[in-house]
Amino acid sequence: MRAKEPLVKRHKKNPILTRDDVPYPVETVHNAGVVKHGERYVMLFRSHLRNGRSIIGIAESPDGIHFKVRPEPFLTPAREGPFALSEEYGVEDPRICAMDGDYLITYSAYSRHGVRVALARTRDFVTLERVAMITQADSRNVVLFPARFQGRYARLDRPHSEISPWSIWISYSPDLIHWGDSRVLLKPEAYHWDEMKVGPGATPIRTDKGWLNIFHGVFRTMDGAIYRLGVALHDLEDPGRIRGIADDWILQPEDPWEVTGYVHNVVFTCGAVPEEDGTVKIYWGGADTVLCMGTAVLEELVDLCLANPRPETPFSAEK
Ligand code: BMA
Repeated sequence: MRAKEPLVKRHKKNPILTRDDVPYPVETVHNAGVVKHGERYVMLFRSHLRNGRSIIGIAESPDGIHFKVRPEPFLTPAREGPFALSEEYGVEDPRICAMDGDYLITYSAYSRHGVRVALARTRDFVTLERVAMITQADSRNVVLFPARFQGRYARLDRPHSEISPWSIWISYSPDLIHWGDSRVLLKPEAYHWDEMKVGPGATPIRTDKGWLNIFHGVFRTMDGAIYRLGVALHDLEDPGRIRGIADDWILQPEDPWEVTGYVHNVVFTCGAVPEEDGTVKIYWGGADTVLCMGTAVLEELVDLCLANPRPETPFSAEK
């Protein structure tokens, strides 16, 4: 028996969405961005096709738990135009950020030239406008902050590196298209549950004490990698300043569909929805195969960052 209640309570209906719920042929339903759009929850989720490439589908729900998938995918690789060159091998892992009446969608685009991140925009989840490729290769996992800081947009991103363990960076932009002032912010810690790599997960959530960043961390074992979720708190005015990174993870693969599947031992988030009652619905892909949901109390996640932080955060901003 466990000593403590888990911070993230899994929903008893998990997995809440699987390929059986999708009215077109897919192998998986996983990594999903989710927002509240009016009275509905809208989910953009990734699916593998049989050829191993990914597309993005859309599902809607009145309660954030029971989702109905639309008959057609929402975003498939561009076949012509400037984006086709970057999307040839598939589109993956969408994040949604509500900003100024728009929903900004960032997703990974794979091609023979590497993986880059694309930005698209919708107002109604019916029509979609691709805006720009916003990273070079190789980069993925971009989450936008749903605010401006001294007039600039900010994002967390995760460039690839063979030299340093893959880390979370921050970058800024005047117009969402041109990004710079990049610097590393959160690095894996040696001999720790995230020692292999970390990456941004859900769109950061505004709380009284700071922006809550739910990220993924990866641990290498003799039996492959284990993907878990962790939390960090960024300063409200200056997201480049981390107030605390929780030393412990908040979620790890435990249910059978998280432990076994397309890729074993994975919980991976692209989205979380804060609720008015102080809870947050966190969505995660289980073993890159199914979609799961759980609820946490926002304040408990924030407190974990502040009360049980890592001893040092040498890569957070100058203090
Ligand atoms: C990462 C990404 C995610 C995936 C995870 C586990 O590198 O590809 O989309 O969920 O690996 O396979």
